[in-house]
Amino acid sequence: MKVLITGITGFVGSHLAELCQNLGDVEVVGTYRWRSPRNNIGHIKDLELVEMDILDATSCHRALAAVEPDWIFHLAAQSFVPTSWSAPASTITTNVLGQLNLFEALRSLDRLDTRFHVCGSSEEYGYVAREETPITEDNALRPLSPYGVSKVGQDLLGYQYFRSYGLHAVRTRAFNHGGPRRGDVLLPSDFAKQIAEIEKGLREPVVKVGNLEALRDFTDVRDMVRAYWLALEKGEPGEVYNIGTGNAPSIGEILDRMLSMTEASVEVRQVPEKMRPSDVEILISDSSRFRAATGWEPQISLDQMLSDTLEYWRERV
Ligand code: A2R
Repeated sequence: MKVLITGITGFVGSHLAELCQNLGDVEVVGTYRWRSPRNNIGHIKDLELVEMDILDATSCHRALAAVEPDWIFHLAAQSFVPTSWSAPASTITTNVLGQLNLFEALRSLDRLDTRFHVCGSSEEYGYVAREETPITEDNALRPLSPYGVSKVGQDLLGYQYFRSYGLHAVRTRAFNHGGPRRGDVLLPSDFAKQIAEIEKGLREPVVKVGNLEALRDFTDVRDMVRAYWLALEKGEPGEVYNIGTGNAPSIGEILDRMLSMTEASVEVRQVPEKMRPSDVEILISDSSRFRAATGWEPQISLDQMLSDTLEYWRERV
């Protein structure tokens, strides 16, 4: 079986590529752009790559015609919420139009039976009152960032192409996920890198933080990519699934757990540059629909994810 992973050079794509290869009997092809950094995938052997820019319809058509994948995990995106405020148009264009280009390429190639993973996000829910948690797939979508809006667009395009053309699209809404290779601008990597730098004497012993009150449902990326695989293997076409642990510690608790993993004594300082214009207060998943459909359960604990992330940054700073 042949699997195409768009955005394979990113954080999630590299973990998904490893999972696919470990399953055996799966030929993995990944997409890249000429400037894409290869450091996340450099260690993965026998990886076939195809150049593709999702903003270019010709490029999408050409790549899909050449690869002829059975399954597509569409991970390529402008994935960073804060950048969606400073570059809203390119976020919407990359995420929504990019996926549309892939859908249209599949249509014109008459390959609508290709299994297509639409990679949504809990950011689609945005504003959620406490009494509306845990969040099920039936919660209202009230995104609070252009990124959240772009993911609603991808999600609903997946639904529409399933209804209108019978595309085998399976939609997921992943709650927060972290682990090794997550960029340092995102939690918990941001904390991990700062702690690792403090341990090496590379910065003053101050961890700079934003909103510590927000409650977040963190899954290890290795559990998340297993979920994505199961979504295409066992999920219903057209259906949408939340993926998360169902636990939501505060960001402050996550920081405390990480600080308990270091000998360094540090001051925690809240700084305005790490606050967001509008932050989602609570994201906690009800992923029972997904668990019932696929049998998925997270296997890696929060502490394991945090300590692996810290180790990753200790090796790199
Ligand atoms: O920017 P690059 O060349 O390093 O490639 C990134 C790719 N990408 C694109 N690929 C083709 N055409 C584009 N116009 C384009 N724009 C971005 O998407 C990179 O390989 C990938 C994004 O990787 P990360 O930023 O590390 O995202 P992550 O955390 O792996 O997220 C995967 C999915 C996304 O749909 C997120 O929105 C969702 O999970 O949370």
